[in-house]
Amino acid sequence: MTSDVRDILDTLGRYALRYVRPQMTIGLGTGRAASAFINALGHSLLAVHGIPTSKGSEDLARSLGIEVASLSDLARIDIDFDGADEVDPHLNLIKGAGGALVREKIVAASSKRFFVLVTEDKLVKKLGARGIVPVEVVPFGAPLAARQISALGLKSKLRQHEGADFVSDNGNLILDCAVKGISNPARLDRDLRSIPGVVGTGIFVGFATAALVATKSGAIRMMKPR
Ligand code: A5P
Repeated sequence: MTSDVRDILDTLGRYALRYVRPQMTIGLGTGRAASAFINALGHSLLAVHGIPTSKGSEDLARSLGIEVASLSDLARIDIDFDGADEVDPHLNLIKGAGGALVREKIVAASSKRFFVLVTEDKLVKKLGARGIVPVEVVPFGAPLAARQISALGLKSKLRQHEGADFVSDNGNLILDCAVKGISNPARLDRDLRSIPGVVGTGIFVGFATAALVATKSGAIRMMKPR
């Protein structure tokens, strides 16, 4: 990440604090934008509870003194802040480049409001523009899932990390599916989720309340679903 991008994300992270109030329960996303928010939250010293979407975000939050809770302690989240890999004009998303898609979707679904934090290069006219939909599968079911994904007309590749299969925080594998522009994201999500062994997909339809979009010049605008 260049220092310019880091500065923009830091500004975005600090900007998002205006939606946070003391004593709120906050969803803590995963990735660079979400980490910038967690950093800003930690430095704000606001007394909140954080529900992290990954072990990495949990470690970061704890290191900054943010009180971490789980969904069994606090089932309802006031507001969730997370990044995305693609955002369409309806605020449907593709997420999961960092492998945290399943917990991210659970936390987003538990939140009254879900704000997406992105730089403007993540905005797309149609989901799938960047070519990948991640799908989390239980290891035992991965061969079947790959075959059934191929029967849906998509090529998939088992995600690798440092020369080995990438393993999610849930102990599962990720199949990265090649897509070329998704005409019906809700249907593709449903079709993928109907495959035995699939735990979740990176397609988020109807979850986001708003996106805070940072431009290269450092300006931030709010985008609502069209
Ligand atoms: C993590 O699994 C992802 O969903 C991230 O939230 C997404 O990839 C965006 O990450 P960045 O903010 O690092 O681009």
